[in-house]
Amino acid sequence: MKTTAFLSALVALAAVGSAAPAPVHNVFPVGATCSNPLQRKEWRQLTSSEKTSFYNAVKCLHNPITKPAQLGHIAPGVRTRFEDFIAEHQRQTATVHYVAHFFAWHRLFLSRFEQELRQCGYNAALPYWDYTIDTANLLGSPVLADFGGDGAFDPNADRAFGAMGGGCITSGPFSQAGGFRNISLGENTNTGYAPHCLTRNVKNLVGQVWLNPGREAEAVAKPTWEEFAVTLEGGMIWDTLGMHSGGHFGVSGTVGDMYTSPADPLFYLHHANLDRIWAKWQKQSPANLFAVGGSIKPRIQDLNPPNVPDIQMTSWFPINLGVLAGIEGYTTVGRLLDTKGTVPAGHLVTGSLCYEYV
Ligand SMILES: [Cu+2]
Repeated sequence: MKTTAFLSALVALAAVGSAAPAPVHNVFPVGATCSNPLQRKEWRQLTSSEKTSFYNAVKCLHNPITKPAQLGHIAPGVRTRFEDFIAEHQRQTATVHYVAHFFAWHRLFLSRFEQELRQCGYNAALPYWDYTIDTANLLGSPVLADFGGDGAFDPNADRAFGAMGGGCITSGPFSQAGGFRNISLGENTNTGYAPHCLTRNVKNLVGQVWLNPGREAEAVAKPTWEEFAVTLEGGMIWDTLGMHSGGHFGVSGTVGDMYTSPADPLFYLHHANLDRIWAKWQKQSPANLFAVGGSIKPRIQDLNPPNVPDIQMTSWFPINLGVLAGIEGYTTVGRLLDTKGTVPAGHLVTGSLCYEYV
């Protein structure tokens, strides 16, 4: 019943929205087709002017004058639009991780962020970080270097897995010296005002074990959607980290905070890479493209999620970004399966995405 009501709402919205001009970007109106998908490239494939434009767009989003926060009623600590995204991720952390809809939710989240970047003068697509190229020495990654490298040495930070940083990043576009404002929103579950810098504590050993090309190949070779999804997302303990948790833990610091990891712009490049690997798995067959299933109840209870029923995710399962992204933040798993906008049979509306990985 709930799904039906949700669908009628979508259809009603579609009728209302049909007179609006067709937006380009990565999103297109119900009934349209995706004819010119944004090309998401590896960071190293961007031109230097595209890189500069990316930095400037992130800074534009993280500016209380040009892009003031809109989610202050939900998270009193936010001051900028960039922080709205952190707050929405923080708000939903307990119910969108270690669940079947983990990949769909983050796909939508990234797509909205990509659109916001493009409203701040960035004309390319969201880039990704293919760290399998850098796995021998994550600390030496040119992508990491462009984003400011490791954090400064902090004598109190943990030294596990080869970590040598832990403090604020001190160079690059997202350091204070580079003109990046402090993050106003608190860390972890703190939704209040608690300004802090971006920190990193890169753990080379995690990169070597969990971010190597074999890990990607292993995930892509999984025959079923659920095996693929659990392998790539991974868990919270060393033996099951997977590439998702391995990326967060391998860089650590701000991006290692389960709740507020989107505070580090590297979050978006890491998740775009995971999204690319999902799309690669999906491309192997039409069945893979529209594969769904797995429980919506978190398989790890460490985040104290509310009591979610143990039911299977279908393509009708609703995905939302709360008040972060308006109508386009309310969709279904089925509309997020194909990055180029086709939907499973039976869906009455088209997909909501228009991009591809190159
Ligand atoms: Cu997340």
